[in-house]
Amino acid sequence: MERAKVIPKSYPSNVLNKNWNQRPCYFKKNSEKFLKAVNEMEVRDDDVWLITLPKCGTTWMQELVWLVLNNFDFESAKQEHLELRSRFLEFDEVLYDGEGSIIKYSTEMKSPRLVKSHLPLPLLPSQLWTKKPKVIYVFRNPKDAIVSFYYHLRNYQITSFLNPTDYAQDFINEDMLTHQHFLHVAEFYALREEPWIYYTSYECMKSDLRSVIQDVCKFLNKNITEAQMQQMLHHLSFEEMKNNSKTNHIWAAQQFSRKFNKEIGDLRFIRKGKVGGYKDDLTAEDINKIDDWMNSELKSHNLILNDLLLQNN
Ligand code: PPS
Repeated sequence: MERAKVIPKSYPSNVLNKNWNQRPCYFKKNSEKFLKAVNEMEVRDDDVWLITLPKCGTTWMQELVWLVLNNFDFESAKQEHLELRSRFLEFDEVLYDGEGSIIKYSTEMKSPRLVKSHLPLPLLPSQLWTKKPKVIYVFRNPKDAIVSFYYHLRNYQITSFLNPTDYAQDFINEDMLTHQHFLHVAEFYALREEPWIYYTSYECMKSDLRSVIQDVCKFLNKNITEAQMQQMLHHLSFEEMKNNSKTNHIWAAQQFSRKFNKEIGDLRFIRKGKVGGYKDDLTAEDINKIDDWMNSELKSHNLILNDLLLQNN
């Protein structure tokens, strides 16, 4: 996807004080109309916004939050694709160069809406910073996210890279040009104590899903019984979600297949689900290169990886 520099549009300068005009910001080329529509879209007080970098556990958290918001209605969840119950804001823009999802959100989606987006903070709707609906952010070790992204692109046949090594190098080069990854998380991490933000990590979900479910319930002011908790733990387990036809982005893959006239075969969106799984795919040399990039980025943002992963307690 060809990217272009864009001017940051809106930000919570009252709680995050920095020179926003100088904040490097990039998005898909020729997306001005879309970005304007996003910036101006109406945010509802009871919206929940799920913001992540790609491949960081979005789908897992999305299913979790949707169920909490919808009174643990597992039957309905099993009947409709997750991406139709909770829309991906950029989907139409990325796929069709259109504003479709925005229009759906602004007019058609019933409350409470659960909105998924990978947009960086300054490109999100300006009303987020005034209405302050609930915002959830999930981070993941970039090494696992990079490998996951490689397999995602292979699945959709939209990468020419034949192995994770080449893809990882390209990812780093691209990131150094467009400064996206750590800046994206740094801003939400800085906001994590705000009462309208819930910040967590894929690693936390893996190590203690029960606590994350409890946290989300508390954050959204919802009660959960022990029986519902047991159902949640079962429904959200890797094996269940891997075999659930409604959580594997099959609808999205069909749209993609139609648009590009490609057969996508047996799409396994939910793939491996491991912490540290990158070790099976990357060489020691790849890992060193990614570590160098990560260390330099972490240093420039004055961050520590384990803090971002909430793995220090
Ligand atoms: S996307 O395309 O950005 O929305 O992808 P995203 O959903 O953020 O990330 C996909 C990865 O999350 C894993 N996943 C899970 N892991 C453990 N348990 C459950 N239930 C679960 N659901 C999704 C999924 O397998 C992808 O990670 P990898 O490493 O590729 O397996």
